[in-house]
Amino acid sequence: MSEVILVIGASGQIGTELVVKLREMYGTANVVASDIQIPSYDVMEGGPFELLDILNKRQIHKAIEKHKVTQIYLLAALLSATAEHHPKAAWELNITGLLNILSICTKQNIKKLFWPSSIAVFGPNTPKENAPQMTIMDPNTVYGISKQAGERWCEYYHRHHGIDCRSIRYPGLIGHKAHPGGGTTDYAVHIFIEALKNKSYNCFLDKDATLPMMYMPDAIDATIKLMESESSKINIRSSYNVSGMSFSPSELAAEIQKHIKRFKCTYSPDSRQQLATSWPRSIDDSVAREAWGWKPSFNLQQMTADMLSNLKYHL
Ligand code: NAD
Ligand code: AKB
Repeated sequence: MSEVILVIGASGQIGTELVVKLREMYGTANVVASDIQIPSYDVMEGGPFELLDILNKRQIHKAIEKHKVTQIYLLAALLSATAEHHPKAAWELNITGLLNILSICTKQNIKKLFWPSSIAVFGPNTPKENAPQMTIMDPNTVYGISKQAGERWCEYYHRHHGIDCRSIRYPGLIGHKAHPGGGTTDYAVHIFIEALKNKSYNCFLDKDATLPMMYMPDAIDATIKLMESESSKINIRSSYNVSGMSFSPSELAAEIQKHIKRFKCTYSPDSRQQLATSWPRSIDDSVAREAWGWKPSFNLQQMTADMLSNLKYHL
């Protein structure tokens, strides 16, 4: 039987790129994109799309029956900065949304689910350098608390209901195809756009706020690799640490200046700096590397050169 994949939250930063990749792999008709917002042209025109609210279980049941869905990628969430401003809405979307899908998986016999966690599951008492797979986790953001609870629910549904839940703790993601959706690491996309348009950028994080980051092609690659791995290799059912690179805003600005000499970056840290301070600076992803062969391809220099050449073309 061929797989039919439903991607929920397909109009966002990750969905915009992931849906295109999944359609290349599984065939356009077999990847149903869905969101409460109209997606990019490529996603909308490239295959089936459903306007669907994850908080409306009836809508989801109907879409699953209509398309005979066998796997779900659940990307809908409120990200860290937005979640701090709307804590109840964030909990509702991030946790009730996940629980809706987990219970639908058991009822409609959907065996495989991808649900992303985040480096935001870590907190102020997590080791700042090379945060291990298993360590102290005391998230103090609404978003981080929801991601930690989500990890526990995924593991629970795997153990008690046999759902093949797979997950990655994505670092901050940088891509040129879609705008980021309200996170603390969004600066690392905005800075490229402003550098090309205005040769200046005022960063909302401190110049030394080093965070784990990843280029979108690596994030898509990690997702596909994890989902394609044999079940016997998946030894973590909460979520895997994966690492790409770590840099601070001033290190990224210096790298951009190598390409755009006149570029100037200034710093006016706002409330998002507090969120960044609570997260680790780097991640130990040795468990994912060993279990299912994860390895990133892009470092800071390669990512910066690729972002600038692609964005120049788009802008
Ligand atoms: P995004 O904000 O860009 O996209 C989320 C999408 O969900 C949006 O298109 C939005 O319209 C949709 N959505 C919102 N409410 C919905 C609802 N009720 N029903 C259906 N769809 C709804 O987010 P993203 O950056 O693409 O992130 C996707 C997932 O990856 C999230 O779980 C996020 O926490 C996680 N993640 C992202 C990053 C990152 O840097 N982008 C890092 C770590 C984890
Ligand atoms: C955010 O900043 O909220 C996201 C994330 C790291 O989860 N990019």
